Amino acid sequence: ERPDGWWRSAVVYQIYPRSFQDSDGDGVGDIPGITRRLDYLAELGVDVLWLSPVYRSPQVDNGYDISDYQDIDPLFGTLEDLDELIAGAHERGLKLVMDLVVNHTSDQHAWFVESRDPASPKRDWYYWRSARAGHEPGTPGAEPDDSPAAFAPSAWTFDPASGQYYLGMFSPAQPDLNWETPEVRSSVYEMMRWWVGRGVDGFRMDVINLISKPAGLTSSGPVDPGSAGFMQIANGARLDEFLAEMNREVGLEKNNLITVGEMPGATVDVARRVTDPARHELNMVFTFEHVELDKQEGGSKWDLADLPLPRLKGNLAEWQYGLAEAGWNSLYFDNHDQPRAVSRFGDDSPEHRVHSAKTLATVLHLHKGTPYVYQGEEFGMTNAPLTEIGHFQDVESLNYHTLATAAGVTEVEVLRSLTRKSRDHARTPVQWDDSANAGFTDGTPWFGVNPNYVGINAEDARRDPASVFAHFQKLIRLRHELEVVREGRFELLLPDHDQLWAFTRTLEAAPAGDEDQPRALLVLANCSSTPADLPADGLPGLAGAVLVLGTHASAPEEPRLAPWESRVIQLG
Ligand code: TEU
Repeated sequence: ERPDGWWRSAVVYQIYPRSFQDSDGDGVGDIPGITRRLDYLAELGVDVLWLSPVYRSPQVDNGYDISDYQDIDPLFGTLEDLDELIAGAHERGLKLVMDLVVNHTSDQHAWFVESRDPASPKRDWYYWRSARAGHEPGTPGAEPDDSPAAFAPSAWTFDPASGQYYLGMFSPAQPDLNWETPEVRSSVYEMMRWWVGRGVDGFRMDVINLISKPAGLTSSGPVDPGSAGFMQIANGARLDEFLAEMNREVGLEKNNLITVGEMPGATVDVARRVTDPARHELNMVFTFEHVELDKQEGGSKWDLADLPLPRLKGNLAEWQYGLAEAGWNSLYFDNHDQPRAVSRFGDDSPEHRVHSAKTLATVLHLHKGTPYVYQGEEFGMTNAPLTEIGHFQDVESLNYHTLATAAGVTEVEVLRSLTRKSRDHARTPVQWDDSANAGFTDGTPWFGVNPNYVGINAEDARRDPASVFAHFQKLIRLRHELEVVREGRFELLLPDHDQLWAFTRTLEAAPAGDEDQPRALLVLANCSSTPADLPADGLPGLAGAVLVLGTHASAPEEPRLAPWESRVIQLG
């Protein structure tokens, strides 16, 4: 059952199936492996499981290139395996969300194969365009191409058979669907209804703000040069229309499904519009702004830059304020596309790893919105020792290495960027215990297990009351129990402090019928590896305040916070 607004008190756990748990010894995680771990997930206390794609796929982008939306890739199992997982999740009160990847299909999808024939009625299911003055459609006269794809030199691929190019914003293996074509939309909605019928509880929608593209891509004419760049092609004029239509046609709201739209390049304004309940589009969106701050202005993710704390906490606060009156935030530091949070935003040294993982989680989970836990984040998994190009497998990382070295960037510089930001860091197998391959597989793992699994694994964490796992359990419980965590108004304090992350959550009144619930919380976090002193002013009075959850045994008013110490304090 899914009561109205249930997702506002939910915590979502993201599973990247190929790296979660292998059950058949082929070295790749699979669906029966997930089913085996349901009790662990129920013990953690999360409410929803989001599966990264398990559909049939050539696996060019690890499943984000789908060749059959209504079948399971044999790598991961069968539809029956998935039915068992859904049933097993529901038995434990867990919900299951599928990853909806409908901005593009695989180039092996039957729709695209048919679309290659210019005479096919499916020709306009994709973006086919003729060359412009002998150049690719998006680049009038410019050479080389200035229409980069995310994982390939160009977003346009020439098809000799038909003499035209097709658009693939990510890679040639991922041709973009043309959502201007009504049959594309109705076919997607039919597929979504089929999944709702199989008992799924919602969808995470991959790059969903790309489905409506600027005008230059909807006419038969050439692409408008201004829209050639990767992210200028998002947030087109019909986005809201398509999302509202999807909501109606699939019954997203009618069935109280949870929906989260992944929206690279979306601003607070776009999010406020798309998540405004009055518009019946989506429940929430994933923003990319905070995970694109640690790069040089105007550069790519590979152009590294340090990230002063005021910029990070200021961005999350901007999204809190922007969606305070209408709409809803999602909260994440980690996912399958980002390096591990404790290595990126915390300090993964042996001395500080546990405290910084707990404190980052405390800060994130005490913001207003739905928190997302990425597999392994709940016990502080770190980046892996990926230091030479042979260590990397991700299409995005390998493409960057190829393009950057060809453009003259030194191997050392390219590897420094990859070592810091590659998506591969999030794809090392989950470290379950200290047995061979960390209990992930009894075969040869598709990707190397991080050697630090002996000391960092779920089994040890489950047994240790002082572990990161135990802290996540407490944070999740706070969200389930306290209205002020779910609905309290957010206010950032000490915005310019470069060590302390401090904010309050406040209810106008205690929740009806539960008067002894806290009405106001203060979160204090030292997000640095050196001690931090509370300023004399700028914080509410702490005398007599109660420590609700802390990483250390300090009293709320203790003026000094240890490195990576955080406190959740009840003010009233
Ligand atoms: O990611 C969208 C996206 O923009 C990311 O590719 C991001 O820009 C990049 O990974 C940052 O390093 C979604 C999926 O989450 C991702 O795994 C897919 O590769 C991509 O879409 C294409 O489906």
